[in-house]
Amino acid sequence: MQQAVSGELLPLKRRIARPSIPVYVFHRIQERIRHPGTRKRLSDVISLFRPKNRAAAANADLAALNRDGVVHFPGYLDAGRAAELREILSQMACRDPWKPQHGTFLLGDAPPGTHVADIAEAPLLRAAHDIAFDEHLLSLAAEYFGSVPYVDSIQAWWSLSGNDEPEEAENFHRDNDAIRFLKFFLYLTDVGEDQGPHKFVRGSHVEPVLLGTSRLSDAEVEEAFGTGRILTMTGRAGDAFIEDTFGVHKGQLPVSGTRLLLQVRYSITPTIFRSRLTVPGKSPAATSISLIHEG
Ligand SMILES: O=C(O)CCC(=O)C(=O)O
Repeated sequence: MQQAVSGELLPLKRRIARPSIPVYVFHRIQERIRHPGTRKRLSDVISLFRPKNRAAAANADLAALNRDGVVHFPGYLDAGRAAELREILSQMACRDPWKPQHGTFLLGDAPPGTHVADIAEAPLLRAAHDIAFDEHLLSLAAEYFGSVPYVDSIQAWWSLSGNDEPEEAENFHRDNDAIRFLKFFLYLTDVGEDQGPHKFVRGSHVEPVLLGTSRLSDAEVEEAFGTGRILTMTGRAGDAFIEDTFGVHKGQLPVSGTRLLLQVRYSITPTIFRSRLTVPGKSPAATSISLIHEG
């Protein structure tokens, strides 16, 4: 029998780890480079100067990730473990990243109008580290980048229903977190059509269409790519996928219920969105550089 998911919190090293000035400067440069081909060429050059994961050969998911921009891992966690992790996260304080003036609250006390209840201490959870430093994910990221990935952040948040209009990432957009990066999404609640499924335009990560940095309307996206390419990630608690979110995506505004998501960002260089919280020590996997750890 597998061990129960632990609610152990790792000790805090730093509450506000800030990106360095070169990270900010490079961010401003790379976010102006919009063509996916140019972005890929620049990331290939960066990889020439970065450590390689020699063991990361022939990952079967790589071709699908390159082609579609997304790979699915149904049942990444079994239902029991997903429920245990959900229960642990349910006890943790949340805050609304778009309305910080609301302070911290438990999910059941979320102020009206909350769309996203972010769990700030998720990067301290050992169980979340076990997922973020999963060798399969690290080797896939290493192959996708052509060099060893940074584990840049671990986040978890609830998406709440009860709102009429989408807010921020509930509108289609492209992320500009780094010149090359991936996000791993793990559902910890069942997500049907009404619980705010993630949506992604298959193949849009390599397509030079709608390359601006602003939010996009559904109509614009449907007209540019066709409705047939818009994937709707419904799934069960424990299902996961990894995605190049330079591709066009959003978290659909939930109509009912709540969605709990754990997310890990892998990147070729540190991002300005890196984990603010750090724990003491070194990366638990030699095949990654962790920005969640500080030695
Ligand atoms: O909540 C979602 O499914 C989308 C989140 C998102 O846009 C992102 O993490 O970049």
